Amino acid sequence: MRAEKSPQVLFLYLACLRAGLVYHPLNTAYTARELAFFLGDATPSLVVCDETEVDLMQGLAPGVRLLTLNAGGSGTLVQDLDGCSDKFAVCQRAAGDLAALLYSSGTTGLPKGIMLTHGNLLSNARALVEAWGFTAGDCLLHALPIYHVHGLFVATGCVMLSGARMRWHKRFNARPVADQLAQCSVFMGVPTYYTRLLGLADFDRQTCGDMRLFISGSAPLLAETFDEFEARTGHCILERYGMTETNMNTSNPLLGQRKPGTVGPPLPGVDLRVVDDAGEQLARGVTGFLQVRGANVFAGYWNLPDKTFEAFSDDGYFNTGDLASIDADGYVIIAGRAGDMIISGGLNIYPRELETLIDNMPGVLESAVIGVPHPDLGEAVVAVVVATQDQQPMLESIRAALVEQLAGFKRPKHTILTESLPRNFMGKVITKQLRAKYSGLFT
Ligand code: MCA
Repeated sequence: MRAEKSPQVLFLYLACLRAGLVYHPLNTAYTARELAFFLGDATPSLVVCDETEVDLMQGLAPGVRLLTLNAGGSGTLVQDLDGCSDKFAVCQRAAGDLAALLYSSGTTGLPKGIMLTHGNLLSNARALVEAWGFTAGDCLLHALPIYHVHGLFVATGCVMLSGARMRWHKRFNARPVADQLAQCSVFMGVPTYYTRLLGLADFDRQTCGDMRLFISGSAPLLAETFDEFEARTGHCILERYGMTETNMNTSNPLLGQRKPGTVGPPLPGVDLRVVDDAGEQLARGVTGFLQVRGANVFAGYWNLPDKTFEAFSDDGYFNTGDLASIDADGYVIIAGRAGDMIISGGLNIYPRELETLIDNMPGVLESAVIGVPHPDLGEAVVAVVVATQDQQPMLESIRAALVEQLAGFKRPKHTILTESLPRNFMGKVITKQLRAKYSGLFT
């Protein structure tokens, strides 16, 4: 499914769950190169897209069955329903059956299809409804995209399981969102949404009306954002932590203390531990590798049994790849990521993907792609490029080539030519040093 956010897209997702089909949402920002990989790997039996993309999809997945769904809700998907009965036998699925396929790149190699089951989605929605106190009286202001776990499973799962209502915004824009908060009770967003709301001079306690809960996730919420939001509105943002492979793992409490800089204790039904290199559990307060286990954890990577095997410990814990510690009250503190993954505006970007493309461009000897602090996006992508001796790559041509190949959110916000990259004695680029050097680019 690749179409602009609309209620019809949500209905299609729900219809897939009821029909026992596997739903695979795709970011509308992906380029043809990126789409080709997903279509080739997922091998869908039906593609639903905007009518302007039919030729593109046919070229990428020859012979696949195609239906269209346009931004306004029209298209053959809807037309073909004329004359269909609205009586429909729900296909019974077990907890372990596949419900959705979402992709994540990981620090090396190609994106991996993450197999999420009906049991994953249901158990997590149940845990979140309980943890966040959702009831039929709630109204969620929904401004997230619906091709990720956050906007699709977390947000709509809470609403549908509790019988709450939603106010549906096609995308996040601070002004219209702020103007409608007073008619809602819950808001979910990535940290960028909160900094942009705070950027409105008149955003205050009154703007929030009777809102009862603001939830943040997908990227670290800065303590200063938490503090400023509380000072301006009286609300403490509730920060939670999850990833595509696991849906949500932890959450600051609805009623207890919400601690900035932490993502709270594990959700009901989630086992969580911090281990060292050898897999030995570490004491509270010590930083190590975060592992989780529970009904929320995915079934494995699509067609990649070896990668699935590597991702789990012998006793069934999933290695999140995140570095964390657990404080004396059982709250988890995410200390960083084991790889060099960048989170920009709540979206994950894997440097390796960009470096591979840039390194293959004429005049480029090598490159390193890093994330540096950015006031709006949290982190911004920066490419540091070393030229070959005989040829100087034109930064403009690097940028233009990336436009063809990469979704906009992944493209560097800044590209720098440098003499050489700092390396350690093993020859590995010291990205920490590069990040420090360029940390002031946007601040
Ligand atoms: C858009 N652009 C970005 C981003 N988004 N650049 C870097 N990072 C981004 N996140 C670029 C576009 O390519 C374009 O570039 C320019 O910014 C303007 O695009 P536009 O669409 O107008 O941007 P925007 O409306 O300001 O969008 C920024 C945003 C959006 C509102 C922060 O990215 C967003 O809604 N992010 C939320 C993502 C999310 O749902 N994450 C959850 C996934 P150019 O001008 O060069 O063309 S993570 C998840 O689900 C896990 C499991 C979890 O725990 O939640």
